[in-house]
Amino acid sequence: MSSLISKTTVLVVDDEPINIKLLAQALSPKHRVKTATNGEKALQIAISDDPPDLILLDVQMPDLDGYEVCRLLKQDARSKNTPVVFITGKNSSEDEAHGLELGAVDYITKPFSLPIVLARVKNHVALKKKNDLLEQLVFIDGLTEIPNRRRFDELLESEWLRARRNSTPMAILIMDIDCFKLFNDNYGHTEGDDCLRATAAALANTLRRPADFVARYGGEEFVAIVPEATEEAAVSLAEKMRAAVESMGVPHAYSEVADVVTLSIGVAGTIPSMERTPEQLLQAADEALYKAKQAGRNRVFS
Ligand code: GH3
Ligand code: MG
Ligand code: MG
Ligand code: MG
Repeated sequence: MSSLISKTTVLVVDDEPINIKLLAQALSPKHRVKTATNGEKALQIAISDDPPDLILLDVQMPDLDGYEVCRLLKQDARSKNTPVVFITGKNSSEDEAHGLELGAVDYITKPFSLPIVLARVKNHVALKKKNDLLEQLVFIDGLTEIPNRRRFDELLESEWLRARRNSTPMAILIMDIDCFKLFNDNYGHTEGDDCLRATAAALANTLRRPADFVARYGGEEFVAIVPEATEEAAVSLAEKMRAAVESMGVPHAYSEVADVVTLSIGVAGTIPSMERTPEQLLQAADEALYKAKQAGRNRVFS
């Protein structure tokens, strides 16, 4: 999402250095340019931590050709939203139709006109930025600025399928702030909102592995997905989260549990199979949360 504020990055993929040089020179005043002379390298850059905002992709290259690269890019969740513009000597209408069917946003034939390439890149990058922004608005919780329930639902489904395919364990956490109604009633809704923001930040800061994920589920409830973790490992992460919230030290003189804001956490883990559903895992975590509340709050149950 850094692309929303910084210079956009264009990845130029072509096996001929002269083409790369020409395009890179033309693009570089307005864009950061990355280059790759083969498909393998292009795929690596596309899913790296610093991915491009647009890919200019040659078709005829040794080993992986551009069509195959495009197909692989569109298959991978990490690169499927990156616009691909073919720039190629293959200029029959069948070729062009094939390229567009593979999911490319545009198809430019060689010899190309540099001003037209630049204008098309500009338009596609503008559209990509708009899409990124919309995605943010759809998947980020407005109050806490962490992912929202919609994003959680989507990720739970995909992590479930991935874990099932790989026969790896996964776990989820459901967290609920203790006595939060009393907090709101006594300190006011604005303070309540501040507390939710601080809690979200504390939870997000506790995550250590890139795949771990936390979202606001709604109200004063949060959820986390911990891929490739046993229930036992997830309980230990949950304990860190519980401790992180307690040690924020947000005063809550009206809590029945402590003199600061605390939360209770329910944990459930499984190795996903055809016989079970993500909803059942969610329900198991919810039942554990209920037990944590019953047992006195400010604790983790599984
Ligand atoms: P428990 O320990 O059993 O979880 O008790 P609780 O008071 O936390 O639970 P309850 O469900 O009774 O109250 C949740 C409260 O959370 C109700 C509402 O005032 C507050 N709340 C929910 N969403 C928001 C929000 O967006 N902002 C603020 N300030 N408060 C919220
Ligand atoms: Mg070529
Ligand atoms: Mg609640
Ligand atoms: Mg609560």
